[in-house]
Amino acid sequence: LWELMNSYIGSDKRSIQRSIVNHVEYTLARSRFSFDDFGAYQASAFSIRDRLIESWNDTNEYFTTNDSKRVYYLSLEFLLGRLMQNALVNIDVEEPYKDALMDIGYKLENLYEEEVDPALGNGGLGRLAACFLDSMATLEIPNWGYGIRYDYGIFKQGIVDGYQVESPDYWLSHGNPWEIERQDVTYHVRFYGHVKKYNDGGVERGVWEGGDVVVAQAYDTPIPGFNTFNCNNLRLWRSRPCNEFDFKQFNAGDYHGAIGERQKAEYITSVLYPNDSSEGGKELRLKQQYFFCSATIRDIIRRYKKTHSTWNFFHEKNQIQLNDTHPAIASIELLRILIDEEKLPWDQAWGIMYKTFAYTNHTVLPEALEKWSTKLIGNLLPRHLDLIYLINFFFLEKVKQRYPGDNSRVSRMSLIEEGDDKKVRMAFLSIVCSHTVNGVAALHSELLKKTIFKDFDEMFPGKLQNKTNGVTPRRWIHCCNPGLSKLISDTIMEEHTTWLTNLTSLRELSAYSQDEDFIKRFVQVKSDNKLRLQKWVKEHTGIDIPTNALYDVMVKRIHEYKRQFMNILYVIHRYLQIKETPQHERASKFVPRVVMIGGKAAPGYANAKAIIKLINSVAQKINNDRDVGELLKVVFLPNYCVSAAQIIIPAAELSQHISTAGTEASGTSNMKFIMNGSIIIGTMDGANVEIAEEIGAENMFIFGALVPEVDTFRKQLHDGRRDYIGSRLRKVFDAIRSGTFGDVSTIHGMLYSIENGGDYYCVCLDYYPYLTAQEKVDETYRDYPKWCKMSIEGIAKSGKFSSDRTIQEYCMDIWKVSAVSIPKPT
Ligand code: 26Y
Repeated sequence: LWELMNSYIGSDKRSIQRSIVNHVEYTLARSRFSFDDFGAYQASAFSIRDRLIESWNDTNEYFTTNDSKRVYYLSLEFLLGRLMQNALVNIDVEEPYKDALMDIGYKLENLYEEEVDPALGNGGLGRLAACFLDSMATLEIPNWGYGIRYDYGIFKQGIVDGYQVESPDYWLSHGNPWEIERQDVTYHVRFYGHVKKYNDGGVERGVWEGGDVVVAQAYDTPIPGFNTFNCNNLRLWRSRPCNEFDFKQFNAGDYHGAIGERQKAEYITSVLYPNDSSEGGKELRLKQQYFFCSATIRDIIRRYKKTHSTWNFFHEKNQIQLNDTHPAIASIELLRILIDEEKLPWDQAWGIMYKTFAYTNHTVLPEALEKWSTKLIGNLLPRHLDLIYLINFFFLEKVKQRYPGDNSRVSRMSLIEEGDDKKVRMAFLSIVCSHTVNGVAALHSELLKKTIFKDFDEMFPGKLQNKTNGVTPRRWIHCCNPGLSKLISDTIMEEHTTWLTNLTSLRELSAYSQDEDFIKRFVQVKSDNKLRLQKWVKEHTGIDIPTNALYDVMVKRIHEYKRQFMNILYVIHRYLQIKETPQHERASKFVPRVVMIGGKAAPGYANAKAIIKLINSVAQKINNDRDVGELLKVVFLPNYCVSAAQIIIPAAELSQHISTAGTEASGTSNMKFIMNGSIIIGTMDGANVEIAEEIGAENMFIFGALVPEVDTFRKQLHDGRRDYIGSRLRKVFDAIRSGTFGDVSTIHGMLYSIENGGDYYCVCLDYYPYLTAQEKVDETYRDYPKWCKMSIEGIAKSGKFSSDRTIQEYCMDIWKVSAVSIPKPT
């Protein structure tokens, strides 16, 4: 690899330095004799990008000449995280860059910190898309990601007086050295207007005219694979005003009005919606969805047409994966183009669309399923609404044929939810328009079949599949935990280049889970990481935390179903218990703990924000109680994001994944924590179930109601059961209410509701089993060799959760696509 890179741009020290200094002088126009860390970062980034572009061009050219089958991953979110280290590691030049920079007075690790963290996603779904891109490039799958180039990523979270405050993340203010602006790749996208229909020999076609037209402009980010020359692409669209359509206003003499109109166009891709569960029918959000889907479909068609003159092979050459229903309108857009513009017969157009699309569902929570009012769609995308009605008509005919007389089934399955404000059920639409549908963990996929998609599973057996999520071990072991990566390589005597692409070989570590030397090194790695986190916490919160305490971490979006609330209730309980225990008995009864909780609340989600406030207030009280000292510390980790995760996860010893059974589709941080030797305390939900299967339940702290028990409890609540709060939990509630933690009145509503039959997420049901599991945690931590054995077993058996495995399954079972390895450059 090394030598071959030389045939591109040289990887010797001088070549690297020359390339960096050139960029300082000619790209940044700064003095080559003095530049700061940020300048060095920028110049290095440009110099790395040069390398990426070489293989990126070769890769795309090769795919085109070979007419390779391609996979397109459509997502409204790509939570990439910082790119520099990932790029250096993947193209295997991290060491040479480190040396080259050191030589001219710069520390590569410091330059990493200069990069903004591109945060064009909310959480799990967006980060999954990023892991998938890395795996597809690594597995040499011809793939492009498509999405939106938002000017503002997910908001930055600050904490003021314990409350979350949001501030805009204008991540582009210092430019973005990783992207390539494509002035030559643009498409027109239409909104509003009207449709003229005509009969074309029995086929009804439409002509969509009028309305507004905006331009979609492409920005490309190279996605290098690990240990391969292949380099894929992430194409993000930005909205721009369209010149040709200004004349009306221009002629009307309204110059300022015309400029105002133009600025509206740019607004479409301005900001990422910060909700990760429900978005109440905002027109701008639908505009975003259609805008990027339309440009994407046109781009895919244009590429196909370069090498094909008939439509016969479209689905054999192109597979389009929908990351949830957010890009669902893409299938209707393809259908519309095929019928109205390409003048295909309905059946042929339908067949092409159907065989091209597949859809991934990420939730069973009803409030997170997208529904768009027909009024809104009809106004913004009139022709698409026509087509949706037509699809629904044909579909319901089939349902009636198959289940004669079963009217309730017909209305249950209709793509349109009836009512005063009729709505399109986007999940149902996506099922009907796709050849395959998948859930993201075994339990989740089974629940889909039993609950929200039951009728569809009955009518289309086998269409619903499972593809258990995974994460890329390049970022989530090697980059974020170099100490562990080295320990693994040393121990199993493999280069990291081998096991990082074959993660099941970590199983060999099992043999060392009780090996003294290995454990010693493992403990050293963990304590180095804890020290790194301790510094981070001090810097970002001002709080001093000890390192000789159990690091207990829960980081994820704040949600009632994820139950950060239950976590903090337990912390309060623990605090009260410590206070009740005489000083001299405390050391023997309690293991010192640092409880860390982090995550963003959607700006409009009052209960989630109240939970954040409660955590901060509890932290404030406990951390300042000198009587408790270092026995218990509580930290709210502010502004949780990918780059923070890379510091936090490797330092965790215990991590919490405690959602109500049946609510978390998969979870992916659970996988990252396991790979980094943190033990999970968790419920039998999402991918936790499969993690337990792989690593053994004895290596986790599992507790809590299973899905059927949750169902029963909810029924009981519904029937009036109110006896579910025991005395110990009551005490905790009382402490909150009595003002022990200051004014936390924002949480009172939730408390009241939970006490009065509104405990939908079963906090009270699972509370006592949770206490018992927590006691087990302390007991185990006291037996430190046993604790280490459990952590190491976890790492050793985490191989299944590499996103490489996930992507291989998508390739075989859904896309039917195989690797295309670009030839070695000459
Ligand atoms: C409709 C819009 C408001 C919306 C935007 C983002 C709805 C949902 C989302 C994001 C959902 C999400 O992140 N889901 C998570 O996907 C992960 C990857 O599959 C799962 O591991 C995780 O359980 C699930 O909550």
